[in-house]
Amino acid sequence: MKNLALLILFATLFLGQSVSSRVHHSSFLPSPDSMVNGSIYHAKAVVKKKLRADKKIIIKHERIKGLMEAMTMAFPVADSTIFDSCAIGSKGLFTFQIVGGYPVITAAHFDKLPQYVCPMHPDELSNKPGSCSQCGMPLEKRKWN
Ligand SMILES: [Cu+2]
Ligand SMILES: [Zn+2]
Repeated sequence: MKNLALLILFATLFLGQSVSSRVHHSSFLPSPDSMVNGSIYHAKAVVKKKLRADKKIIIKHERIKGLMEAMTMAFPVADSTIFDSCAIGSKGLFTFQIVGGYPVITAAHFDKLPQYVCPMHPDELSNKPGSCSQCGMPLEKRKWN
């Protein structure tokens, strides 16, 4: 009985080993064309939510030709300037670049200027009335001259 238990233990260890080596080998397969590092894609999208701590932006994007279908999803943003320029509710043309096998927003061009801003946080821009995600104050309507 003890031998059987040992046998099962070794069989489990052996199987676990072979499964993990298979997973390891699969990482040497070439990545699909659509995920080649440095590849650039463009698509129209609307800014839905900003995840400041993660430096990610949730956008509702149209089909990204050659990459993915239309959907709402979070993308990391290349730098804080782009992050700040993305106002909630703004529609624009987004540029994605594959970095480390994953699409990252590297540029965004918007159809119109954001209309709302937090009186305390100039980086909190929005195209919709609402409250600041950093301090909760109501956003003020602005006219840019
Ligand atoms: Cu997507
Ligand atoms: Zn604020």
